[in-house]
Amino acid sequence: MQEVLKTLGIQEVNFGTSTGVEFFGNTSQNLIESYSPVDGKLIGKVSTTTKEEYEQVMELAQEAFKTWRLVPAPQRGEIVRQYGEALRKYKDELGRLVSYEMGKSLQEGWGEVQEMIDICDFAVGLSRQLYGLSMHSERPSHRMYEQWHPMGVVGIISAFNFPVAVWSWNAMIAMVCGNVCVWKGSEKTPLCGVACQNILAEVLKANDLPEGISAIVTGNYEVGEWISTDARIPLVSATGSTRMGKIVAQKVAGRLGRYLLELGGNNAMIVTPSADLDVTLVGSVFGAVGTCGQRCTSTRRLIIHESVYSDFVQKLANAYGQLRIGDPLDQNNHVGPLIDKDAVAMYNNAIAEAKKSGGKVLVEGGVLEGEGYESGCYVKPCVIEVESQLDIVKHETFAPILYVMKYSTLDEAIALQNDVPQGLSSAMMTTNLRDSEQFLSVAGSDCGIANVNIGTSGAEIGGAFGGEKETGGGRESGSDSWKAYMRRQTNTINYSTELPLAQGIKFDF
Ligand code: UN1
Repeated sequence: MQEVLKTLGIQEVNFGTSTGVEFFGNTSQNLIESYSPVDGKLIGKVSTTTKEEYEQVMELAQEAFKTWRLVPAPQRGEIVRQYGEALRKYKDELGRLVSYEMGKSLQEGWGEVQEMIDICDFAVGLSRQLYGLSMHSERPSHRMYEQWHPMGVVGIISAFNFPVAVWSWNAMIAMVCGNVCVWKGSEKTPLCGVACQNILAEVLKANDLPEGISAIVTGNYEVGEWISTDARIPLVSATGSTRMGKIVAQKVAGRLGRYLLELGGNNAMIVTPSADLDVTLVGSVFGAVGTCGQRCTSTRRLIIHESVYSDFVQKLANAYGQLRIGDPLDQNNHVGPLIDKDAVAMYNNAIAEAKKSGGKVLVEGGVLEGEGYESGCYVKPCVIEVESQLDIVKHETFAPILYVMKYSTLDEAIALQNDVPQGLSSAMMTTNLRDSEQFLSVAGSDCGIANVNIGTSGAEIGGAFGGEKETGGGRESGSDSWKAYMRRQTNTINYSTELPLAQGIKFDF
């Protein structure tokens, strides 16, 4: 890991405030220590951003915006293209750092960097396609059209579970749109942020671009609060818990700023009688235990038709029995650790709560101890059968706990699927056209993502990513999500020698 850290420019102590070209500020006495959940060892320290440094960052960001907005969008795309190239160069090391600092499998660490590369490619193309519509004016010799302008400084708040990709979905799109970014990553994965920034700094420097096009600030919720209440930040994009999102939304709304939220999920897979059970098995097990159940798209509930219930639950238990839990950097393992001991406590509490409310454990969970598990963060993925959706089932626990339940009619299955406060991702496994069409219809899934014969997690970057209800309603990444990062301006130009008023109003004098 030492070599990896060196290549990514990570020091023993890293200054946590950077504006893209230089790290600056060292007045903070507070250091965030980053411990790996993999082996419990200290990886490095990052200084937290003081209020004074935050002010400096904001000043530089505002200055940088004045230059960056004038760079033609396709040229901004060229910078993002170069960042994508740099990520290709550092993919191995950055993926390893993600895996070591966050605890996800190496395959998923690399996958996350691949998502970054993909979003760069997407953003490059987008930089030539920031299209506005043109309209026919109701007045003669008038032209009417709309254009999209950048907004200014975009605040990005991201979570530990996707410590690099989620930032890039926001930052790369925001940047081709002409915005500058201030990023507060999770204090649980601060070194991933430093590494992304180091790579970006190389690209910005090589292109002689001003400081502050993209900056990182570090710290706890207080730094998030500075961003949320800062009227100089027209858009705050926040990814994380519903609890956090509600606080951010209220603060940003209090100043009538814009927010884009991507919050908790409680994602279900409906297994219909016609489902291909082999496909279903892979989709559901990866969905539930991948990333140790710490994706917002993780599969938390299986709603299984009674005709295939016992057969499928048996297959599931067998598959769980074969899971290898351990060092995520060892590619023989399927499941790595939870992020920290607080997450382990929440996992334990949820299992205890489910048992107390009548849940029947089908695959026993538990915290692992002994050699290789010294960090105390390794847990066994567990499966709990429930007869109805208990309170705990409606709550998102960021851990590998899968609740399974039976259904008899499709209407009942869809109602169960929708009967949670969250609305991010959903899936139906079926080979029956009627079932899948009903699931995707207006009376079907109420989620932002609805898949057929694909699990709930692992969305491609090309689609708009996000969900409804307590998931927050925002959309990031692909499709036309870019519109959230720009302000629309309607322009009407009169090239006649008269001044006809709209709606036929006469005003003569
Ligand atoms: C998240 O967990 O916040 O769809 C994002 C997926 C990933 C992104 C998850 N592409 O699982």
